Amino acid sequence: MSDEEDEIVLDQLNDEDLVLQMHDDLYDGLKEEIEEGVNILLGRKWTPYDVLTKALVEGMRIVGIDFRDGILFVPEVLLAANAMKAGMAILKPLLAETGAPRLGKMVIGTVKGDIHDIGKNLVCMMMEGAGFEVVDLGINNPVENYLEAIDKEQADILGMSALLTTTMPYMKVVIDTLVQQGIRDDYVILVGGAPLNEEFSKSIGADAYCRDAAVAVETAKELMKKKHNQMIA
Ligand code: B1M
Repeated sequence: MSDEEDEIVLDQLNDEDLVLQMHDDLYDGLKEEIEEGVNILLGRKWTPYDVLTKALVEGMRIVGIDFRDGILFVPEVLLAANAMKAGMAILKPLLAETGAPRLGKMVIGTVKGDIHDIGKNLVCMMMEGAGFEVVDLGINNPVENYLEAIDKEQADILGMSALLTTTMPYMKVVIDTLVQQGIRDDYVILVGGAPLNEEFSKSIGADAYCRDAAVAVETAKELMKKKHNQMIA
């Protein structure tokens, strides 16, 4: 068979095969194919949220397994991350397009020593989509960045992300600093990232651990409602 005959035409695949192909393309770091796949699914009336979770996040989960098992290495994972970000860039305005009333303001960043930002970016997108104002501090944030931003932005919520077991303890450094300065209770503090769990979140004094971006939105809504009720009580 010639190469031409071998070539896969994404648009000709049914939804299920297209999603599987997108997992492969993400694995191979094929940015343009991911962009094309995202646009095809949207054209087939998939919701942006389904495209995000079923095609992109699931694809990255598979990448994560082979990274852990030493089958993929940093350069390949970086390519996959770039492809994922390209897909997310198409979805971002669609997820933010709800016209919901502003529910509160969140400052969020990945902690010092950690450069993982895909999950955090996803949380930003979903929070914006749900009606929160989001100030994204990016990656590798020392405590000073958080302190400056929550004050300057008059934030309601402080969000922190960490993907490494070596960087997650830094969240406690940030919370302890807020406690020392007597401002801890002025903010709802949400934490997330693959190595965290509920117990860790409690042990460092955060208000809640968010397993994923959807949980972050629900938790933020719930805790903002509580905060509001306390203020008017
Ligand atoms: Co990294 N890496 N990485 N990596 N990387 C992990 C985290 C790892 C688990 C891989 C593995 O071994 N299986 C492992 C950590 C092991 C550990 O600590 N126990 C690891 C390692 C070891 C490393 C390096 C040390 C590798 C090296 O250099 N030898 C290095 C560290 C660099 C550093 O930060 N200093 C490194 C580098 C990289 C890349 C640069 C190549 C790339 C990052 C690119 C980028 O982010 N721009 C990368 C990637 C992509 C990963 C994996 C494969 C995927 C992470 C991801 O994007 N997941 C990851 C494997 C894994 O997690 N299984 C891995 C998809 C994303 C949607 O999920 O980030 O979990 P996640 O976010 C979710 C939730 O956790 C939650 O909501 C998100 C959306 O649903 N959430 C929040 C996250 N943050 C939140 C904040 C909130 C709320 C919810 O606040 C309110």
